[in-house]
Amino acid sequence: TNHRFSQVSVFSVPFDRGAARRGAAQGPEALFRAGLARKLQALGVQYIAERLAPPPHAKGTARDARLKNLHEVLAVNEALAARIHAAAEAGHFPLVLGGDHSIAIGTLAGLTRHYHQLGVIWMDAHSDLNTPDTTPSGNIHGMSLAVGLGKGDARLTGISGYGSFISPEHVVLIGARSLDQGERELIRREGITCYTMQDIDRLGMFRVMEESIRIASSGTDGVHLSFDIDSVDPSIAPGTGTPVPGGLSYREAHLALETLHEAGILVSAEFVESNPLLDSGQRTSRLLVGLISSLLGERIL
Ligand code: B3U
Ligand code: MN
Ligand code: MN
Repeated sequence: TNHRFSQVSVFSVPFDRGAARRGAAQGPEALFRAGLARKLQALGVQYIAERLAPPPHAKGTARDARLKNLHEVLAVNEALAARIHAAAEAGHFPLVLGGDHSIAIGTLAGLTRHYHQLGVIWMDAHSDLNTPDTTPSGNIHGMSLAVGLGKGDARLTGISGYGSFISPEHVVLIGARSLDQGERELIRREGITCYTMQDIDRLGMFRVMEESIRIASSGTDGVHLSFDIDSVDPSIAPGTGTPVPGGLSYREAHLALETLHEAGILVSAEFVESNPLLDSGQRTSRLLVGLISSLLGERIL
C-alpha cells in the first residue's frame, strides 16, 4: 500500500472489553480462518504475524460506569502502543486486526510517538469522540478518537506511547450516521472534517476519498486508516456489535480502500469491530479479507 515499507507487521488484538458485547476478541482468528494468510501470500505481501496476549481480568479495582473495564483497556493498549512503535521504528507497516475500537488508543499512541504529525482517516458509522463526560454508555470503544486528540480521562491520554496528539485539522471521518450530541459539538468546535453518509450520497465516494486523502496528508508525515466494519451496511456486514442501517455499499467500501492504496499515503491501518459471534456464517470475515486485499493492492484488472 506504500512503497516505503519493506514489510507488513500484522498484529492480532483479541480484545473486546472496550465494547458492550463480547465476541470481537475472536475477530482476528476469524479473519485467518476466512483465508487472510493465503490472500496476503497471493498478493506477494511480505509479512510477519504476531498476536497480543489478552489482558488478565482486573479484579478488585474500582468500577467506573463512565469508563467500563478501564484497567483492561489500559493494559492492552500499553502493550499495543509499544509493539506499534517498535514496528514503525523498524520501517514496517503495522496492520492491526481487532478487537473492538478501543484498541485504536494503543495504535495511535504507538504511531504518534514515531510520526509527529499523524493524519487519520476514520471510517465508522460512529465518531468515537465521546469523553467520560459525554458518553451515553461508558464503553471506551466510543472514546478512542477523542483520546487520540488528547481529550478524555488522563489515564487514557497518558498511555506511555503518546508522543504527541493528533491535530483536529488532520482528522477525517467517513461514513458517520450515528453521532451523540457531545460528539457533534466536539466536531464543530474542533473543526474536524466529517463526511457523513449524506455527503457520500451527494458527492460520491471517489470525490469523498480524494478530498479525505488531501486533507489527511497535507502537513502530515504519515496517514493512519482506522476502519470500523460498522461503516459498511449491516446487510452485507452483519457481524458487528453496534450495526447502524444506511452504511457503505460493497463497492463504496472497496473503492475507498482501492483509492487509498493508489494514493500511497498510508503508514498504518487497523480493521476493528468484526464480531464472529454475531456474523452470519463467515460473511463479515470474508468481506473484511477482501477489503484488506483491496487496501494492499489487489486489482480487478
Ligand atoms: N456513540 C455510542 C455508541 C457507539 C460508539 N461506538 C460504537 N458504539 N461502536 C457510545 O457508546 O459512545
Ligand atoms: Mn468505532
Ligand atoms: Mn462504529
